[in-house]
Formats: sequence, structure tokens, C-alpha cells
Amino acid sequence: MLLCSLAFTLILMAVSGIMCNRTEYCVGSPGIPGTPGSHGLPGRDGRDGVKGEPGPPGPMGPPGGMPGFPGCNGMSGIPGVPGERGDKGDPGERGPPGLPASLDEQIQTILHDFKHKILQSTGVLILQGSMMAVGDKVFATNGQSVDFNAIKETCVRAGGDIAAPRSPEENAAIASIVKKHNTYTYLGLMEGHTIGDFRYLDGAPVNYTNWYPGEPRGWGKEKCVEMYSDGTWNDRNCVQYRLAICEF
Ligand SMILES: [Ca+2]
Repeated sequence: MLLCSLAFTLILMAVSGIMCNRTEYCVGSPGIPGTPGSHGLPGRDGRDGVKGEPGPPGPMGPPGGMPGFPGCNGMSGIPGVPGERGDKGDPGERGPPGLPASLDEQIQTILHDFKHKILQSTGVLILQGSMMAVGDKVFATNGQSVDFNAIKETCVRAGGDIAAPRSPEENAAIASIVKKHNTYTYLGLMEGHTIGDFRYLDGAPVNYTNWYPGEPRGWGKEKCVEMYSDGTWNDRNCVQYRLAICEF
């Protein structure tokens, strides 16, 4: 009953705006602070935070991995334009003097081999009748019959000249070829500007003749000379077909 009247009084005072000084009822000495409480247990883990931004790229790592197989060769390119010719170089130094050929065993061996092979070849050709050797001169035919100018050309192409006998031995060799082929041949002779003046094709006068009895009697109209099967000569025009015999 007493508490109710006190509360009622306080309420009335508050409503009427009259504040009384409560110290006159609550003054006392402050108490001794209590001892601090012990630490509580650790709290639970918080929730995951928001995903952060991607970081910057890391540094390049060391080279690794096996190298691949080499590729195939490409196609050849088009040849380039030839370059300009260079200047001629200086001559080289003169080499040391060599042995005289007569003392060089290697050269002597080669020469001996050449000589042997040439003798073999000429021996076969002479045996077959394809070649007539007189001294340093050799006579041969290709068996063809053509006119005087064609014989000359044939012999020059072969590296020789149309056969021109300068001795009885050479005349006999040519005659043996004529006889074998049973065909007359032209000789390497021609009549000059003077009638009856027959010369070698280089212009030199003949130093040997073997005219058939009564020849020459062409009187300037038979400029060439043919050989009969017996080896005698006759002046004749140059357009007959005669055996081509060359000398080398
Ligand atoms: Ca004649």
C-alpha cells in the first residue's frame, strides 16, 4: 500500500513538471568494481566473403616440352639471273720446275700405253684393208663415189685431204685401194692456168707424175685428174663419180 502511494506521488510530480532532488534519498559510497569476467569462447567462423577480382598474369615460366620434328624441304626456287662476269684475276705464281718428260716415269708410261694402243688400232685397220700406210702418210676410203668437190669436202671433214701421190710408193698405195674397190678415183691435183700445168691443190707444182700413155690431152678442158685401176693417170672433167680416197 505504501509502495503504491509512493509511485503515485512520483507520477504526479512528473506530470505536473515538478522535479525533486532524488539525492536526498539515494546517497551512498560507490561500490568496489567487480573483478573482470573471464574471456568468453571464440566465436563461430563468419560466412565466405564476396569473390575477389582476378589477379595480374604471373611471370612467364621456363621453356619446356620437346621440340617438334623438322618440316619437309620446300620446292626449289626459280634459278636466279646469272651475275655479271667478274674481272680476270692476276696470274698465279709460277710453279716449281718439273722433271724433263724423258725422266718423268708417269709420262713415259702413258706415252708407251698410247703407242701400244695406236699400233693395235692401225694394225687392225691395215689387216682389214681399210687403211694403207706409206711412211708417215696414211690413205683410206669411205667406199663412197662422189664428184671431185665432194671428195675434197669429205676428206677435210675427216681431218685430212684428198689423196695426192708424191712418190711411186704413195701412188701404188692409192692404186691398191682403187683396184680393191674397182672404181677410179680423183687425185688431189688440178690443171693451172697454163694448159698441161698440173699442180697440187696448195698451188705447188707436181714433183711426180704417172700419166697413162698419151695423157694428158684435155687441152685445158679436163681440169681434174683420175687414177685408173693400174695406177696410171688421166686428165678428166671434175663431175664424174669417183671413189673418195683421203690422205692423213
Ligand atoms: Ca684425158
